[in-house]
Amino acid sequence: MRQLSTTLDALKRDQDNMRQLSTPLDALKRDQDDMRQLSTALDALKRDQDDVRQLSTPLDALKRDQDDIRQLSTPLDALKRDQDDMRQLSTTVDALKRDQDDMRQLSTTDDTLKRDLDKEGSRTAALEQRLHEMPSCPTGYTMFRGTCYKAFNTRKTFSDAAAACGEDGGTLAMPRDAETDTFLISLHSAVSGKRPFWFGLHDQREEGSFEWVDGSSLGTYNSWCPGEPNNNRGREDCVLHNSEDEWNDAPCNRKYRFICQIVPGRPLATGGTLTTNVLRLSDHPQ
Ligand code: MMA
Ligand code: CA
Repeated sequence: MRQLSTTLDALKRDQDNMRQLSTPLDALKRDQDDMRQLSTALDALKRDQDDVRQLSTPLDALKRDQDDIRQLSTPLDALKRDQDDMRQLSTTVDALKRDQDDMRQLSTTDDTLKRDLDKEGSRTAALEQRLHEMPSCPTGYTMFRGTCYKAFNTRKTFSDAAAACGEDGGTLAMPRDAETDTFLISLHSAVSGKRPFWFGLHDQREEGSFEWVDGSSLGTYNSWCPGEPNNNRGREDCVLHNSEDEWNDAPCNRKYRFICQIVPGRPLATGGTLTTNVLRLSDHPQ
């Protein structure tokens, strides 16, 4: 019993010791939990540290890039200035291009004008050629209805007057209509006033049969003075314009002024040329 009691006592003490030990054990368990949590956190921190270490390389690269960028900023400014210069140059180039376009258009206009000038030159040359070829009157002669006339202010017999006209390449004037007759009167009076003048009508071949000096017959038109032709004294075979602007037969050997006519465009026997005649006429247009 005593032994049992002693053992029981010992057990009770152990139990007490156990109870007393249980508290620090609990503390130890909590500490153990804390340690586990700390170890987890430490592991996390180590991983973070690794991450940071891994980040340091790109960071260094970024720092170097930043340095590079700083160093690049100076050339970048220069580039920006260059860009400004380029913009200004581009504006200038645009203006120059517009100028060039203007120049091209002007040159086109210039070419057109030159071609026009050439064309006009050709036209002028052709017209001048035609003018030279155009029928025209020699100097001193005036054209009326396509025939050239000249009033001579010298007195000659009918045949000498006819010969003078022949020297000019023509004949005595043959007014076959009233208009031409009136023209002859005005042409003559401008030169000689109201004086009689021979023209190209006669009846020397057959008395009473009046004909023109080219051999053609008188025709329907005449301007005889009343009572004419009378072949006065039987000696009047040549016809003149009297002072009353009418026709009269008169003696052929009397000397009167006269009017010649020429068909234009025929070469002159006297050596004058058509060209010089044309030029003189165009120098003094009528
Ligand atoms: C008169 C008249 C005419 C004639 C001349 C000659 C003045 O007119 O008789 O018929 O021809 O004289 O001079
Ligand atoms: Ca008469």
